[in-house]
Amino acid sequence: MAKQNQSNGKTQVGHGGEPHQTVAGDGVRLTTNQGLVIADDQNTLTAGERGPQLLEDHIMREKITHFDHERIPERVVHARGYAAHGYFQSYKSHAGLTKAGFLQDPSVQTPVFCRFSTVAGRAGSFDTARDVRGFSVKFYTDQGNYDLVGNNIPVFFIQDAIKFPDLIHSVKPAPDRDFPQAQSAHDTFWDFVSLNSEAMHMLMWIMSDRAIPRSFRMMEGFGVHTFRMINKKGESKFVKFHWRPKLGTFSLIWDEAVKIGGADPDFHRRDLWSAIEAKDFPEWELSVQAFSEEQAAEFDFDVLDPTKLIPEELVPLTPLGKMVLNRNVDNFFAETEQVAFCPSHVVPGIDFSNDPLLQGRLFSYLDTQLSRLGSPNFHQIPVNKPKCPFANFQRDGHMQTEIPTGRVANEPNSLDDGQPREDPKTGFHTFAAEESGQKLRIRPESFADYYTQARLFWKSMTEPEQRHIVGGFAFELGKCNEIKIRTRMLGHLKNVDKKLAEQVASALGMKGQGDTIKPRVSVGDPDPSKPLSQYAAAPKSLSGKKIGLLITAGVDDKLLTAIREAAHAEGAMLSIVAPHAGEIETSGGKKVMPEHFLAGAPSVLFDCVIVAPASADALAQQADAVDWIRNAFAHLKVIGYTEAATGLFDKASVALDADDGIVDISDAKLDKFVEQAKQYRVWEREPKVR
Ligand code: HDE
Repeated sequence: MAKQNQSNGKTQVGHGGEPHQTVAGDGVRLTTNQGLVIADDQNTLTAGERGPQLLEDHIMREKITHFDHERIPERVVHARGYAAHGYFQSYKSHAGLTKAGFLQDPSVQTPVFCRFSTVAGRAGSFDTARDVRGFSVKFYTDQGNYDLVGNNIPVFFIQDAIKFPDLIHSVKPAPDRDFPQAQSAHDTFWDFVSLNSEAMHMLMWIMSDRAIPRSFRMMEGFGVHTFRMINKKGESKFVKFHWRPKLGTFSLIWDEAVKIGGADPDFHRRDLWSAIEAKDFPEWELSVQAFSEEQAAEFDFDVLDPTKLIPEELVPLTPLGKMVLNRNVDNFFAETEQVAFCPSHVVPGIDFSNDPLLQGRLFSYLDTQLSRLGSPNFHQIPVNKPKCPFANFQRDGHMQTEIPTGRVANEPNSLDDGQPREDPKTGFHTFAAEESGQKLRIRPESFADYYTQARLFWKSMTEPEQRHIVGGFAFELGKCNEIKIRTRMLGHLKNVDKKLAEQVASALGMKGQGDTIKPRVSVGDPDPSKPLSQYAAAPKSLSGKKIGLLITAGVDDKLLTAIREAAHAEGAMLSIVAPHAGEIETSGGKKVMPEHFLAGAPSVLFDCVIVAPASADALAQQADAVDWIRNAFAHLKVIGYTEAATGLFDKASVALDADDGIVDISDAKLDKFVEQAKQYRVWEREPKVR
């Protein structure tokens, strides 16, 4: 065999020209799963050089058999997800509210594992689909694992868990044709939700910008249901959980989301992974809205109804602590795919309410892990294993990895004092809520107002946000072929808000149409609630955002340095894009290695852009470059440019004086650009371009 040098050993060329990487010195040796050292991993055992393969080849069979069984069933919902490790730290002791250990001591960092997900699409679908996002956090506390399994939208489609299979079947690809993938824009979904008025509030959120987040790092999270917190004295308060991102809540524009789906299907996971690798750790604040049963009785909605939120004007947020995600997983399958969240995993001091959706979930998640992970021992998988001691008399089952000792596997027992015993003092006690009544299959009458909070949401939106909701409904209903579904939905929208219904009807070319749907109870007209709008309270900041910089060889050094410094000062990421992948030389002869080549990085991947080529002549011939500007403009981005770039703007038909969001930075002064870019989008431009 001919030898080639390699740092990790030698590469030798085999009899048929195939490469054999062989170990050097004390290097790690390749073995079978039984520890047998493998001499040749490139060739199967055959009878003769060109003869048939031999069944005897246990090495090949072990390898292929393992491969054949690599996949496990993907999650029935929330299949596509991405996760990271981090910690939670309480701001202070919240002993007055709860006895939960992880909320007592501000010096303690509780490890967490947090997984974000889309709901409808398969594991291989794309990140930027219009969908609710899962926001699951596993707290590895000293009192056991606590899972807060929430979403990025504070309400849900349905009120009772028994309807969940129907909801999910309706949004998944139609069973006969198996499309569309990761889309709610089709007949079965809109047929189902338009026949279920309880979905109206959630539909407003799902058609809003909330369903196309810019980044997991810029996404709120909600526990959705009403939970309980219980303090040491046994006093209980109801709570609603909120996660607020430090970077603020931002979203994509629909056309951008669609284009990113093609340009970078992994947009959200790449964004989270890259930020953590760059040590730009994302952070969220955990808060609760805490309220008593007496307060709850005063609200004009039922706090057990998961299609309702509690306006912050009614119950303000109490901040509890912060979560920081600071470590990417080592292995996606072992951690992100195998993590098993269950809303039933609680710790003393946290308990459930009678929300019928929550009660159903308490059953469903444990059940699903059994088929997904294949064993009741899924809690022994490292990512699921409590970091505090745990011991009981559960035994055996598929994939038992523990070796319990002793002859006793029952309690009570008098044979082994070393075995685990109950502890009424520190153990979990269910809150002793008073319950009485007949057994009934009945929806509470207090759940019947389906439109008031949908209207609350609509009224709380800024003008651009309202425009996007109209666009969302028009797009999705436009994809429905059944006219009766469109007219039924327009009927519901009339009950939410006349103007909304008119605008959607007009966008569909169905002016004046819409069924008459009589609400079960009269629809209220609530005052707007500002925190429901993302953009009314969005921080003006470039922190965590991405600036795309398009340059060519000969780019001005002084300008490049000024841009780098400005990005750094604002905590933004700078991504250099050049016509080709290789190094380019600046005006001063310095070498710059671009992060992207132009055709691989359309401007949709960035929050704002700068076009600073040495000359635009060559670029003006490239559709990719012209589209870069055209799309940035259409997506309401702030665009910085230099004198040399102006020809490109002519080609893209974008006037340099179109609005304040197009900023001349030829003098290498970035202040004005930064000021504009901090606004995130030039909303005033939108009516002109769309
Ligand atoms: Fe889930 N949901 N869900 N869900 N859900 C699952 O559990 C279910 C609901 C949520 O990152 C499944 O492990 C029922 C509301 C998240 O691994 C399954 C009902 C909310 C995740 C399941 C709901 C959620 C799931 C699929 C109606 C927001 C991803 C795989 C009663 C508060 C967790 C799995 C992760 C996952 C059932 C409704 C959030 C099948 C029956 C409401 C974030 O058990």
